[in-house]
Amino acid sequence: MKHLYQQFCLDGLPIACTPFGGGHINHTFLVVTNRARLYILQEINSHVFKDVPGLMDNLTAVCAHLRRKDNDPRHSLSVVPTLDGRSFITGEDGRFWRMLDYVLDGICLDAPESADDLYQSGVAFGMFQNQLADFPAETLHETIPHFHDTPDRYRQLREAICADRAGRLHEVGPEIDALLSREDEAGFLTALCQSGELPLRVTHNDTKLNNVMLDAATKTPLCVMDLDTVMPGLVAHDFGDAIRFGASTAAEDETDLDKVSLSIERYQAFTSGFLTTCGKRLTAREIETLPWGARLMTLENAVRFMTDYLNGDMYFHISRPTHNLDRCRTQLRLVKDMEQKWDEMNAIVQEILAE
Ligand code: GN1
Ligand code: MG
Repeated sequence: MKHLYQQFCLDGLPIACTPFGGGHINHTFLVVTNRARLYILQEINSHVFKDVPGLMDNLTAVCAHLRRKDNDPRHSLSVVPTLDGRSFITGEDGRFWRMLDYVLDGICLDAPESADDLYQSGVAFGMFQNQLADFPAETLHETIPHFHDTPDRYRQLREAICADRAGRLHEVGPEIDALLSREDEAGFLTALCQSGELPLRVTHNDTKLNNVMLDAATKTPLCVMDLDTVMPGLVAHDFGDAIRFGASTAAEDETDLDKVSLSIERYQAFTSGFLTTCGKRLTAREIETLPWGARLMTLENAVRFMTDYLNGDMYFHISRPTHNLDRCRTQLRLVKDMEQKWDEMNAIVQEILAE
């Protein structure tokens, strides 16, 4: 990989490059130089992101905006330029690579260690929302069109069912029934957006707990990472994706479904951190519909994992043949638990508002 990192303006000569992190889309490596500088090298998945120059334009513009709001180098990401001043390189094989500064003494959690971790991630995504409130949204490229268009995700599921490309449809009857029986509610938020009842804002769109960098010593937020999907979107989706991932009592790919449920304590903690930080910016309708974001983002991911399973695992990285099916099942279990806890989820939002 030497020919790759030689093309970036690094401090020192690279002496090690090792796989890093567990994203489902890009490939990530940690690069160390002989001057003890650390960098993150990433191959951008161009199968998923069709417009890499557009994506990198978004990333550099958003990072510059965040840096203007807070110039502490640990509080936003920074793209390391290539020797000829570009933000990424195209390898001879047509693959795309970028380099980022490594954020020192930061940690990312794949699972929360306490409810406070959820509170802190709520603060991080609330701050992100605040800092980007005056970002010119119309200048952003739509890196993945219809990304959180849940009805469109259902359309893709139906296509996958018809095609049955991997010959797996016969195995997944109960899951397909559970997904299709919830299709009517899939358009709840997108319809409110189309009718103008919910505003489009600059949103992150992939608010998993492990996309928040915390200070290793204090466990308070440093910055938000994985900015590839920053686009105009709905706040409820950012709220909801964070709940789906961080407030679940089990990992996204847990195979023992009895371990999967919504932790009300973590839900409460994230909601509190998020609303305390950005609640004043949101409309009453946005706040009231936040729980729908949790329910629909979980359902949407169930649909996406099933679609990918039926298509033969073309999109998400997998490490076992049933990985996408296992992920779909946890999401379905979580949706069902949210349905059971629906009144409580709504009441918590109102209680936090009243505080
Ligand atoms: C992907 O890249 P990563 O692992 O943070 C996906 C998200 C899904 C998530 C499910 C660009 O996120 O939308 O919710 O996996 N990102 C993209 O874990 O599709
Ligand atoms: Mg990520």
